[in-house]
Amino acid sequence: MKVLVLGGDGFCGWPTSLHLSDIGHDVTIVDNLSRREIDLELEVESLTPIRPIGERIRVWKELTGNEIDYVHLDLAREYDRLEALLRETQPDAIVHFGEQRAAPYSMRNATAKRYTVDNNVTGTHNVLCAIVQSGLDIALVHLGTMGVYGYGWSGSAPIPEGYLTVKVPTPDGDIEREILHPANPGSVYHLTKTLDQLLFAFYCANDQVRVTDLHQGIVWGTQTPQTALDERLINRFDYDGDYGTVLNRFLMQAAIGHPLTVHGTGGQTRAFIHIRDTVRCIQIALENPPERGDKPKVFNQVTETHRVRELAELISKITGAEIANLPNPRREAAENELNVSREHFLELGLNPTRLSEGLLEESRDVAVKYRDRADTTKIIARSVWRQGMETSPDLVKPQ
Ligand code: NAD
Ligand code: USQ
Repeated sequence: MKVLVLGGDGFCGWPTSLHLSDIGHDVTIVDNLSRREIDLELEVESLTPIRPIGERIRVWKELTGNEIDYVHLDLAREYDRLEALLRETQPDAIVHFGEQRAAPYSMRNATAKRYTVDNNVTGTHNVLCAIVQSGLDIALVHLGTMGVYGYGWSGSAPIPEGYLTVKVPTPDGDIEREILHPANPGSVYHLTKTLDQLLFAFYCANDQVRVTDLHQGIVWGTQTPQTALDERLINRFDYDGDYGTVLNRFLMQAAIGHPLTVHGTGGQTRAFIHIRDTVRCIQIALENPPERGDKPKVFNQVTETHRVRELAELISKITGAEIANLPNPRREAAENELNVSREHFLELGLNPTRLSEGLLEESRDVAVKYRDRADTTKIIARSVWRQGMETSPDLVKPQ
């Protein structure tokens, strides 16, 4: 299969590109390297020493003989080049990771909010529009987020895979309708993913574009069998207050002896998936596309759920790290239940990596191995959801 991986230099996109190439697909990465530019803006680097994209691709060819092409292109700003690329490469499928993905970054200031909306919504719309204009039947797999459903709206009711059946009162009695699950975004970033959903619904109905939207939970872990082949292929590991996600942050904090930074009570329940399972899920989604004329196919891409404080306690037990309860810089429910339906991927053969299996390996092979590269001034989350919620570094005290 000829596959374009949009955002293929990123944390999920790079290991997915290698996995797809490894199983015989013809992969072209499209990326404008904006994530590397944001590292420069934030004056922070991946904990792992990631190599430039050209070197990554050369090493992959050297080791496996497989070629991956790379095109530097901004999805949101270079529409004509994007459409021409589709006509030229004629892909069977596109995997779309190419968005600004950090909720705290998206809440930093007006510039970051506007960039996140412009980049993500225009980029996704450009991809859909280019598929239609190309006249090709290209299946699109998009990375959405569990956060489109929000946390707590439906209490402990199971979160379905995308759609909810509701009763609509009419003068002739109730009728049943299937609707997109109500959107309840918790940040400007999550808001863009809810807007993406409407773009997909429209283009599927109007133009019969085939779309799979993967509502992914928080990805943890770093390496896949392919990225672990050679240190020059290593995947990125974000630990800073904007881009680092909670479990990887806790692992890194434990490795350098920093208290684990629990926001509030840590009663937030979130969904998780290991990066090794992300790449398998993308493969499964590519192998099981919807038919033309179908509504967007939605999979919840998660393997387990945990409360933040339980994760902190688990890591503290393994490593002896102290736990610090910080004022929460976000606006989010202090405690929530999360009951997620995830039948699709299990039915299609996913055999998930459990937290209990991968944690020690991740701590030893990544967090401890590269801990000397950490900049401790970048750990505390400083982006706040509303002015006046600023977190003081003095508050990072053990419990
Ligand atoms: P990332 O920031 O590491 O990678 C995104 C890549 O897209 C980067 O390489 C960036 O340079 C590129 N990009 C961004 N805007 C672009 C544009 N306009 N044109 C071309 N390239 C562009 O993020 P990630 O963690 O790999 O996430 C990938 C996708 O998966 C995102 O859409 C994110 O919302 C989703 N997701 C991620 C997680 C997670 O925990 N990392 C969880 C759920 C969903
Ligand atoms: N949290 C802490 N301490 C920290 C960091 C985070 O307590 O040091 C808490 C946050 O307050 C939040 C939870 O942990 O309640 C998760 O935060 P996160 O930064 O790990 O994840 P989030 O902001 O939700 O975003 C990440 C990815 C995003 C993806 C999303 C999936 O960055 O791209 O869409 O996970 S989900 O959360 O399922 O929507």
